[in-house]
Amino acid sequence: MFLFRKCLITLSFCSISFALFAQSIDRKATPETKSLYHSLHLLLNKGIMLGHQDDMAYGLNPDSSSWKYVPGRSDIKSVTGDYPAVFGWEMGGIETGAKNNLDGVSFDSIRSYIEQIYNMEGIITISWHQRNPVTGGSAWDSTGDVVKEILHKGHYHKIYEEHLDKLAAFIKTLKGKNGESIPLIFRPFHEINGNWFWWGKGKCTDNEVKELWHFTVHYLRDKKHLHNLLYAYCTDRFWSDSAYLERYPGNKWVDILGWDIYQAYNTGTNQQFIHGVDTMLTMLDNISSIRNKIPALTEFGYNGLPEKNWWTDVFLKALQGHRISYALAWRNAGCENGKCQFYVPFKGQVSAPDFEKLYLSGKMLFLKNIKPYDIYGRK
Ligand code: BMA
Repeated sequence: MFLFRKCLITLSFCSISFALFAQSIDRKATPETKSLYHSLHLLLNKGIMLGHQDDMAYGLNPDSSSWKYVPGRSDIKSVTGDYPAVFGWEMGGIETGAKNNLDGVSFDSIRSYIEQIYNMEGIITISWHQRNPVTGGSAWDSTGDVVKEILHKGHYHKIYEEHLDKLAAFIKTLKGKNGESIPLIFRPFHEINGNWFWWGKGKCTDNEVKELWHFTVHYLRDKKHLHNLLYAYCTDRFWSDSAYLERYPGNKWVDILGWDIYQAYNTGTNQQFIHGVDTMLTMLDNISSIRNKIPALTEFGYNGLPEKNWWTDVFLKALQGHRISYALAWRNAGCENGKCQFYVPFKGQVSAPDFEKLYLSGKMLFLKNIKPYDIYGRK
């Protein structure tokens, strides 16, 4: 009652109190994971953290050729002098026992980057473009009624379990200096309402994908005893609360509520992008705060960043006035045959000065900004 009255009086007291009482879905979460969870809640009041996929592994040179595996290098750092606050890594390929992930980054290097990031107080999130367990094809191959087959406890269910075993075995190797498991934000079955992955819409029913989610969390948490994971639910664009929640597995199964959006297709112009992000964030603010979950923009980007003031004129405008935990830019894959894929500027890129302006504005949080918060409670 006291808390309720206080909540009416001051919003920030309320969110801080909620943060202190909030618990992740894993009651046996390790102390560092609990601490990360509380830090994410508390940091919501400090600003939006900038994230980047594969930040330390590769990027682009000023002439648009690529660099790879250069210790200490990062495109974000080359422009701002600082690392992002959140680092994304991709697990696709772990399920086959491959040495490298589907984007050619070795799991050994991913392990050492993750350890380095944890030691620097950065935040780590993993995605998984898991191969189709029925056909062995890519995550984009949806032939074979995959989710139904997995749920049927037959041959393909076993294969799916083997995939999870391999993922779990890798996660178990991620350790801090005292042997503790490194906390990760795990974002399985991402873009769950899109129709391009085998777990997507039109490839299985809402109930099937929810059941698959429940099974997956149960297996990793309760059978493989992984207690260092926070779970992020993630859709593609959505235009109503009910569309966002259509495939939502439930409050007991999710810690972070996110979505992915690119400046492309029906959010292709600056105005459409600003309007889309603003509209979806308004809905997400509401959906997550009534559930006391952490909202996030789990992937975003404007491929090739052709506009010089995009960061401050479009991106910041779109986020303005909203509370989200982090926004993760997708990977700087590079250029091949004149076609490029990159989502943050590198030295010499046309939007680099504007990105530096964003950095200097203090309107987003980078690694140096979050370091003082003792994210994992180790001090
Ligand atoms: C996609 C693209 C692909 C990549 C995949 C997994 O969005 O970046 O090039 O293979 O993500 O990281």
